[in-house]
Amino acid sequence: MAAFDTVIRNGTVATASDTFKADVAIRQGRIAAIGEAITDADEIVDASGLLVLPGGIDSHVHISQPSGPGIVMADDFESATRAAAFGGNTFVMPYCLQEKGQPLRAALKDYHALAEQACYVDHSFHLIIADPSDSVLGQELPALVADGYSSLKIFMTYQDLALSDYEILGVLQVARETGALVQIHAENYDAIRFLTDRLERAGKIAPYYHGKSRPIAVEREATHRAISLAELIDVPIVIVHVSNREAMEEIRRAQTRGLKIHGETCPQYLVLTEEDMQGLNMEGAKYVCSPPPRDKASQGACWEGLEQGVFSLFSSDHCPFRYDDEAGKLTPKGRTSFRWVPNGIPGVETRLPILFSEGVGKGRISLNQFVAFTATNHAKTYGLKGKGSIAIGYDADIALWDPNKTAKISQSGLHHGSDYTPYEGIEITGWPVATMLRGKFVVRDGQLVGAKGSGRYVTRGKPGAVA
Ligand code: DUC
Ligand code: ZN
Ligand code: ZN
Repeated sequence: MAAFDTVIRNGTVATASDTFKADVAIRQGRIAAIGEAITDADEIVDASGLLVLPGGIDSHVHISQPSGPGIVMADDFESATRAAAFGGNTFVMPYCLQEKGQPLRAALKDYHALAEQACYVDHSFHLIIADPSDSVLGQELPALVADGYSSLKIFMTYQDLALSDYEILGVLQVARETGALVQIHAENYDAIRFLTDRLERAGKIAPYYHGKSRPIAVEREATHRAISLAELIDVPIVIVHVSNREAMEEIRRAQTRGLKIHGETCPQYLVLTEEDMQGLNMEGAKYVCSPPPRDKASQGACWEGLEQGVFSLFSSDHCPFRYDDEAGKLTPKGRTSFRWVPNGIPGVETRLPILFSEGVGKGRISLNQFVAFTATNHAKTYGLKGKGSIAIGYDADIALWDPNKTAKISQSGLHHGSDYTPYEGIEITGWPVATMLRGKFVVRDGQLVGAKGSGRYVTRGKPGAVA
C-alpha cells in the first residue's frame, strides 16, 4: 500500500507568507506531507510549471436568495458551486436570509435543504438578520452562534432589510456577548430614497442613474456611522463591498485608532466604473450592483486598500441575475426606473483570475497577498478551521494555477447560471487549471469531474479564533 493517496509533484507552493518549490502529499483528504521528491503515492499529479495554491474561499456570495416579487436569482447551489470550482474555489459562504418575522432556524432549514446534495464545493452560511426581535436577539441568535453559525450580515439600506441605529446596536451587543462577527452593508437608506425620488421626478430613470442615487457620500456616511456604532459596543465588524477612497479611509482611520474593523472589497470596484452603466437601452442594468462601481480614482483607492492592508478580504459579492429575462435584469418594472432593477452581478468564477491577473500579474500585490486576500484571511476571519492554507493537517483544498495561461473572460467559457458576465472581454493572464476538494479533483483538464453533492456543510468556530 502506498504511503499517500496522491502527491502533487514539482509545483510551486504559495501560502499567505511563503513561496517555495515542494511536493504536496495527500492522505484521506488532508495534506499529510510537504517535502522534496515524494513519490510513494497511488496517484502522482505533475504540477511542473504550475502554482499550488489553497483553494479560494469566497466569503461573500448570494445563492438562491429571494430578491423581490417575480425576481429569481440565476444560480442555485449546484450551478453556483460548479462555477466556483471552475474559478479555483473550494469554499463559499452564502447568505441565509431571514424574512421579517421568520425564526432563524426556519430560514436555515430552507437553505440547508437547497444546498444539501447540490454542492461541488464546501460551504457554510452567514445569517442575514432582517428582524432583530427580542427572541431573535435574546435566544435564537446566541444559540445559533454556539452551533457554529458565527457570522451575520445586517443592512443599513433596503426596504425590509434596513435596521435602525438602535437595532444595529442591539445586534452588535449580541455579537459582543456571543463572539459572532457582524458584516455591515453600509449605505444610508434615507439618502438613497431621497435621491432616487428626486431623480425619478426629473425623468432620470435609466440604469445609469442607479449610481447617481447612491453617491460616495451615501457610503462614506454609513461606513463612518457603522464604525462609530461598533466602537460604542467595542466589537469587531466587517465593512463589506467597499467601493471608494472615502469609505476606505474611514476604515483606515478606525484601524489606526486601534478598532478592529475588517474591510472587504470586490472585483467590480477594481475593474468596472459607473460608465459601464451607461449602456444603450437597458444594457447598463448588467452592471447594477450596490454600492455601484465608481470611477478610475476609486479603483486606484481600492487597490491601495489592498496593497496597504486596509482591506484583508477580497470577495466576489456574487449576486447573479440573468440579463435577458423578465425574472432578472429585464424585469418589466426595471424599465420604469433603475429603482426596480435587481441589484447584483455574477462573479464567483472570475474573482480569482481578475485579482491574479490585475494584481499579481501587474505587480500591484504579491502572490502571498493574493493567497491571503482570497483564502487564508477568509478562513481566519470567519473561524474556519483547517482550511485556507497549504499546511500539514489542513484539508487538501487546492487549486493548480497556470500563471502564464492567457485568455479573455467570456460568457461562453463560464459555468454560472447567468447569461452574461460584466467582465466580458477582460484579458487575463493566469488561470486555475484544476481544483481539488479534500484531495479529490472537482475540476480537471477543463472538465467537471467532481460529484454533485460532494461539497459539504462545514460548521465554523469563533471568528478570528483560528491561528
Ligand atoms: N449587497 C450585497 O452584498 N450584494 C448584492 C446587493 C447588495 O446590496
Ligand atoms: Zn450588501
Ligand atoms: Zn452581497
